[in-house]
Amino acid sequence: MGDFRRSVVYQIYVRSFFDTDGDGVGDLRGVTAKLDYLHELGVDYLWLTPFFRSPQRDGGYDVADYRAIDPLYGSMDDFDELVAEAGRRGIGIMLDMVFNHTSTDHEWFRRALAGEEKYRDYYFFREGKPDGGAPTNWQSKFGGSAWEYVPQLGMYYLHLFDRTQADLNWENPEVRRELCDVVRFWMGRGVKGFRFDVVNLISKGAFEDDPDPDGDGRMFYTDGPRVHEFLRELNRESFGRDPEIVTVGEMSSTSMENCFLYAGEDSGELSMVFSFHHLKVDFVGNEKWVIVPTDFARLKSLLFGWQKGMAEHGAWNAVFWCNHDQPRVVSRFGDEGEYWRESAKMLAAVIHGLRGTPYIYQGEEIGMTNAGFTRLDQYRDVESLNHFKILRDRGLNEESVYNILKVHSRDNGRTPVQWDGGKNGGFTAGEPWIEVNPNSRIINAKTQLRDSGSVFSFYRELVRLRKRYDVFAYGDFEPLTPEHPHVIAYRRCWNGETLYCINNFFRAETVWRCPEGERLDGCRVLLSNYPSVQPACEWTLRPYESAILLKC
Ligand code: TEU
Repeated sequence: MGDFRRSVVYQIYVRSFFDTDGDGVGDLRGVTAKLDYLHELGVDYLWLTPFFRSPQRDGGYDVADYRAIDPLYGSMDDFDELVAEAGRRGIGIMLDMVFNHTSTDHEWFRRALAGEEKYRDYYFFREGKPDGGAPTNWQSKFGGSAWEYVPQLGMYYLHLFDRTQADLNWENPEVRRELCDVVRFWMGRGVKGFRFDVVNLISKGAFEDDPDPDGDGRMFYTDGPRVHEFLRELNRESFGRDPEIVTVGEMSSTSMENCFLYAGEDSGELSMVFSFHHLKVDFVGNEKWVIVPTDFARLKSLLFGWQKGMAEHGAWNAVFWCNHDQPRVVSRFGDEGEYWRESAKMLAAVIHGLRGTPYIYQGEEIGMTNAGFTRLDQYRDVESLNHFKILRDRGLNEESVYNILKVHSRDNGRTPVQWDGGKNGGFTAGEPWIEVNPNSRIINAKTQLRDSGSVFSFYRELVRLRKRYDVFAYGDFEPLTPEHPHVIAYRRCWNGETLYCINNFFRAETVWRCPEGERLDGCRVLLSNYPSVQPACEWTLRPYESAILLKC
């Protein structure tokens, strides 16, 4: 803990982490039970996805009470114990604040529906168009209209996500006060950080039709007119009162210019941001329900562009490949087969060498792969289930839809953590809420912990290196060979330390020539994914070969 630039955050999707009571769902005690494992990995913070009272329509991102723990995950005592036990190991707990919307089961929404004026103004209730249609043509991110009609009120309410996730009206100062109180409540229980869900969508702007025929309305509410003002207020009135608190905002379709403010050193908003542009390189525009090859040139230019831009403005990135909304990176950009191990390590090195705070998503550190589901009844995610129907309605045949879900479904990242090679991968003694990947017999934490060549050992080493060499935290960022068709290479410098991170992103061998003026001789190999590495100015990199070099 401490300086977030030196820290590594580990994300826990509690539902799928470790189940201690045999109900097939991971729980808070499950997190406590695995603290020694996390300590061994060396991470500083645990970001826990929402475990608050919720009908679980969207895996807990539909919160019905921000101050209560859903019995599915345990009790407040379990939570207090987790905070204390993590603290004893120097690990801080970060909570996930879903403040753009609440569940329609939340008391505020229920009272709004019951006709209480005060609470109606907590949300966006609007009259329909003269023809009775929705107030605007905005689309929900989970498919369909972003407006739901409430017959008893004769009005629509806004939901940018599922129709059970009603958007909160941040224009209302009462709402903002309530949310600050929630943050302070958890600070009082020893929490050390917060992740704010889709926090760049909180200021809605004008309710007008999107003029773009392919538009979904995001131009009106993404990085909206008052978002910076709202964030500064939240900072001032809650977490900013404790300088130790670390914050990260999840930014949906944001712009870099806005991130200079969200995560600027002195802008009084957040410590850092997640942006997702580099994870849309296998989409067509914003459309993810397609199968297209990864645009490597674009991936690299986005990563490099954000690294340079944020560094120049003294703003801070969260750097990551994986979370509970993304497919597994080794399946996505690496290799599930022969080079599974090499590619998982290479992908890790690319991220951990960058300027920013690295996030490891549960199971990434053991190279977990996509779910491999082939039937609809294996899926659980509301977005995937909605899109199954939407894509079928668009005329795609079943097989094509299954192929798309197999690549892009959020459930790919939500199968249970594979702890050992036994039943259910050691996740639960009961019936898991979502199927465990059958490759848990081969890919699991238990075997990797005792293998110095494992993916786990590689991640542990990356975390250690960050603590040992300041260049990881404080170094500048300089792209190398940006035009190379197969290699991601960059250099970082700080206080007499020079770090090179050189990675073959592909399965085929490739030749990499060191740019003029760079000298690799005299460099030490800090870490690599092949047993013997020979840095050279004309270097033939083996499949997925990766090396981190240091000169000091
Ligand atoms: O996600 C926000 C978000 O926009 C996505 O990553 C979304 O899942 C993706 O665009 C769908 O294609 C956050 C949470 O991480 C996600 O789990 C929630 O479902 C969502 O907000 C709503 O709270």
